[in-house]
Amino acid sequence: MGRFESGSYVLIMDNDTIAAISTPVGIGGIGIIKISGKNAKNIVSLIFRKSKSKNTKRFLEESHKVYHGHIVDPDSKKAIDEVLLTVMLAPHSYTGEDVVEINVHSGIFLLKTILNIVLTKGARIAEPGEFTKRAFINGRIDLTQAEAIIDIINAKSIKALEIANAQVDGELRNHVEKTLNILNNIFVKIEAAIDFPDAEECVSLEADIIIIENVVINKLNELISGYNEGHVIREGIKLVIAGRPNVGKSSLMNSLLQKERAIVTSIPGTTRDVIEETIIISGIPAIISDTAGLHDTIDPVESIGIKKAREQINNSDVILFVIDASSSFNEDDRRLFESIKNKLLIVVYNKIDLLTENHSFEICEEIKKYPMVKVSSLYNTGMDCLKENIKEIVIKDIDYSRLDIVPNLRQKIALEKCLENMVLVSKGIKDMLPYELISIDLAEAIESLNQVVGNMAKPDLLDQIFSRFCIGK
Ligand SMILES: Nc1nc2c(ncn2[C@@H]2O[C@H](COP(=O)(O)OP(=O)(O)OP(=O)(O)O)[C@@H](O)[C@H]2O)c(=O)[nH]1
Ligand SMILES: [Mg+2]
Repeated sequence: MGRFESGSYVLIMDNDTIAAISTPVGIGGIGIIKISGKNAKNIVSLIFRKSKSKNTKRFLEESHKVYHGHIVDPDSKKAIDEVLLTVMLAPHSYTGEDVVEINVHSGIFLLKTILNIVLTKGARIAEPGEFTKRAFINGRIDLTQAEAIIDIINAKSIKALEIANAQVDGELRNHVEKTLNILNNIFVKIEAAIDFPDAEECVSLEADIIIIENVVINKLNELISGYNEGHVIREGIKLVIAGRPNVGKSSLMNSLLQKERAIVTSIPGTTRDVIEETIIISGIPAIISDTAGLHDTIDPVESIGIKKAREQINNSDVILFVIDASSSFNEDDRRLFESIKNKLLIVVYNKIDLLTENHSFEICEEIKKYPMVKVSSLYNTGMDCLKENIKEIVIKDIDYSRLDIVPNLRQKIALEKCLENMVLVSKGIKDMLPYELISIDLAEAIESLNQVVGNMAKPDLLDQIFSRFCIGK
């Protein structure tokens, strides 16, 4: 273990050499075993037999080199697999430590055998995320970048991938650091006024209040609102298909997915459980849930399905409220509509293929205020129009140009905390509260912003105070 002291905080750094299989364990062309730490080079020197080549002198001493050879069993000295070894030396590696990657043929038994040999030679198995954690502790990346790496792995659409990549490049960090700079400068002034009351009259926060309100608070609001849009892109829009039994919800699900995913029958109450699938609409993932038909029932199984449907409705971004154009708008439709009318809603007028020319359909006036799409799930008509409507009400307001700075939930909560404190700071300055009180809120705001990027250490404020103020007189 090593200790890295930074301000009043101590980061505990583990000196073990760690190893893990970095690719999915299964049968495939290539599998990778990654080793990171001081002992990485030594471990591979014990188990790797390099193919003959003229240039053997600087083996394992040069960074960013690939070597061809075999992994050998340390006891029997027999070759286990033909491999490629990639060497990336500290500090120019993912973790900032010496990293060696062994590209082996991918088979579960083979990968595990080679990993075991690596472990017997002095590495320990890495914990989940430990390579990235080391990259953070070694200052290679900040927390926004570390979290973005997880987002890249989980990305479900090209847009989500773009956001995550921008975050890895440090876009959010840049914005947060600019704001931190401003807050630290104000903090320095206030601390100076507290510590050196004689100089208090030199401290004016008039200009700062304008910056706090027009720059800091605006930026924080912008970042926080960006979360909602980013959240939709990252995690997908949650679309729930709801309606009374037999109106064609499952048929609509199948038609949108273009596959027979949900069971369709003419018997009301066919769907009991929630069925979820993902489709991409305008580059954004949409998670669609087909649910049980909502109505009064004493059937215990159906009742459970209806309870689950209600839960889905509560957690939805948009509800596709399906009504059957070939039958009248009845009490079940009306009751369901009443319970969902405050949510984002698209009325899907299904089975239009059954309509005769002179058919008129009575629905309550209130429904006409909502977007309505006429479809036939049986004949797959109207689906493009429905997707356009979904796009219109959920996706159209997304400002793609802003998506380089989208925080995740943890970051959003920290930004909200910062905003809350900055509103108090601004009020405190206007109300001419004692500097000691303003300073408490400002310190909390700074701490929250530091949490966003993962800065544990507060800047050495005293140094800053002396360097910027002529206090020695
Ligand atoms: N003519 C016509 N029939 C349809 C259409 N959509 C669904 N149906 C029929 O309506 C019946 C019910 O369809 P489902 O998709 O199972 O209806 P549901 O709303 O999922 O029903 P529950 O799961 O029981 O609540 C089936 O016989 C379908 O073939 C349509 O657009 N036109
Ligand atoms: Mg169904």
